[in-house]
Amino acid sequence: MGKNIVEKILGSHLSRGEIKTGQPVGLKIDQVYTQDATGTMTWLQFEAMGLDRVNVPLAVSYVDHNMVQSNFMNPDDHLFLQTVAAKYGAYFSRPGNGICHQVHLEQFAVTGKIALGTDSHTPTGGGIGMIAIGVGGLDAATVMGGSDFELTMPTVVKINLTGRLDRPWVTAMDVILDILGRLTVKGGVGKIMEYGGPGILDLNVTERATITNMGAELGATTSIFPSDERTKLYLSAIGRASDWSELSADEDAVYDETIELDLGSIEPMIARPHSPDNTVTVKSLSGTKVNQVCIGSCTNSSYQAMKSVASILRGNTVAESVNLLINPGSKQVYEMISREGLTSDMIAAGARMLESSCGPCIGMGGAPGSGQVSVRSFNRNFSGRSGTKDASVYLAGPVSCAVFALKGEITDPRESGLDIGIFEEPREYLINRNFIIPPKEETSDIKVIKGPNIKEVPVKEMLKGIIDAEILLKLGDNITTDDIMPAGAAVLPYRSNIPAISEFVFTNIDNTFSGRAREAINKGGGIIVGGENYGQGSSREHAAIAPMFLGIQAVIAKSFARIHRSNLINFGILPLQFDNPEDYDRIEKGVRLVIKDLYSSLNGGHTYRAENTGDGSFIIVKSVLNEREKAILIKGGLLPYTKERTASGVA
Ligand code: MIC
Ligand code: SF4
Repeated sequence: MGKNIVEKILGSHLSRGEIKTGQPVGLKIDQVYTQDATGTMTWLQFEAMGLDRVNVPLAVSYVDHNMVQSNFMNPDDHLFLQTVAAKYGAYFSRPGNGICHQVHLEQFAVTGKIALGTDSHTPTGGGIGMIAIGVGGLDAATVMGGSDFELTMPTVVKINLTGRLDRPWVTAMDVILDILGRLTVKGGVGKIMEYGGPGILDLNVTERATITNMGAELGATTSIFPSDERTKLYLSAIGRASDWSELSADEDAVYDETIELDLGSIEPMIARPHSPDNTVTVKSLSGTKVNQVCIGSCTNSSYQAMKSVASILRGNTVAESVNLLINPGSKQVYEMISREGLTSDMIAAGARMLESSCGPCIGMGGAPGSGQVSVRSFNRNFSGRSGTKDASVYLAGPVSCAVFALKGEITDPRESGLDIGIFEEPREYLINRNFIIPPKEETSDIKVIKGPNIKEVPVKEMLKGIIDAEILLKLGDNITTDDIMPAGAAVLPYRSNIPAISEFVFTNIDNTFSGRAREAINKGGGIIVGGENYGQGSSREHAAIAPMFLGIQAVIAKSFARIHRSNLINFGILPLQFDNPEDYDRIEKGVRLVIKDLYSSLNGGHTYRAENTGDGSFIIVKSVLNEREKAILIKGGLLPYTKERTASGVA
């Protein structure tokens, strides 16, 4: 039987298990990368393992999120990340070099390899034919320590592309927004999206990367494209021809599901507040007034996207009512467009040029005003993420965004009357690696420098036999990690300091939460109740560590998002599911639940009786855990589990 691309790559990296849906497989990992907002914890955890050097072929530490240096905290983190990378044998991408995913695609992604990144948009590398998966920091740290990565084998979905995009106004962003509208933010959970079909030839590597990047919004484990002539062209143009190899699915490859998509049918699309799957055509919102437009981020900052945007802005002026902010995703792209005078076109039109970093995407500056409408070529528009609670954030392609900035309102770009340039894909990119510091060979004299805001990672005690705790919060479906652990310029600087950041848990939903949780610590701790797809969005493990620090023992939900579920387990919080989803309606905030015989339920029947101490009624909850996950939970988390195994010499 023929193989699909996913089976080919995973098969060549298999260390244990068998590639069978739903089964745990062990994988040898080629590359691991971290970014600063999740990376400080990752590297502290790596340090705690007591090893001398990273034990993976390639490790890179990026700095791209916490770039607003309003006090010592962020720059101290940068220095820690630089010195820790030097000490333990990782590359360091200096602040200003760009957003990890974009830089990784340009500098390090290799067809056929497997990369893990401590950020949910790591699948950007799928554009080059690499399996690239977003994980929590502790998972990354243990892999850097030499462990294999364990993955529960997802199903593989083929997205068969036919036809051609209606260029130049319809872009790859419109393709993924269209897919999100069809499949929703939970449509990819437990799945890998493999693209194929004749339509892929219409997309270059950076366009493919836009699509795989935003596959994260589907909840997919990752997304991947084949590697073909277009991949070869990109890798040669970027000076890395030797990193190319051909990769395609066999003719008779089998998929769990196939979705057909005619690129010719795609129109300019836009996601309305407050979810990336809340999509409609741009045309249907024509005339909606816009106050802010942001172009860039890890989703849409390729050289070509920026060049198209510059061609629309050239000779025009941004509408009076609009603020236009542009953050090119990498220094390489920034330098290239600057040398060609395209930045000048943007500035002349009135764009506010930002540095190459995440910026407004994560609320690091560039927040919209009260009640304002912001349209962004980014990937997430969750409520409050922009830094302004009552802002209405929309997501659209970069060329549509440029049109809205000039018109002051949402306008179908095809009917805007504006000009747009049509360009060939570059045959040669500007190559300048001067902001990447390679690993050092001699490291004994290197001192890791930790500023006063960098605190040790808290560790939970072993699992107790009973949970007797209060439901502190009951939430609906699709709760994001931005809801659990908000980002933004005020909170992100505390990413290296769990006691301080835990004050912010759930503040956007209920600002009494952390106080109530603290009070509950001595009374058995707390439980959180959620609906479907609990913990969707980012990989930030702070959304698990901080609740753990606040005494949360379990989350009971209808279903969980993949990365967050792993993070809960890694920090010793039990992810439990309703045996009967209708029981969700039978329990309320304030109720005290007692769950006895945890060990026997965990190891035995996987169902647990959760008794309401108020009226004696009970519900049945269950755990869906493999053997390794159970062992991790019993130890109180992955760090104590790994330390014990390292001490006893088990890899
Ligand atoms: C995001 O886009 O939400 C982030 C910020 O990049 C996160 C990582 C983080 O919270 O540090 C992600 O996508 O994983
Ligand atoms: Fe940065 Fe936004 Fe991309 Fe996350 S989604 S890595 S915050 S640019």
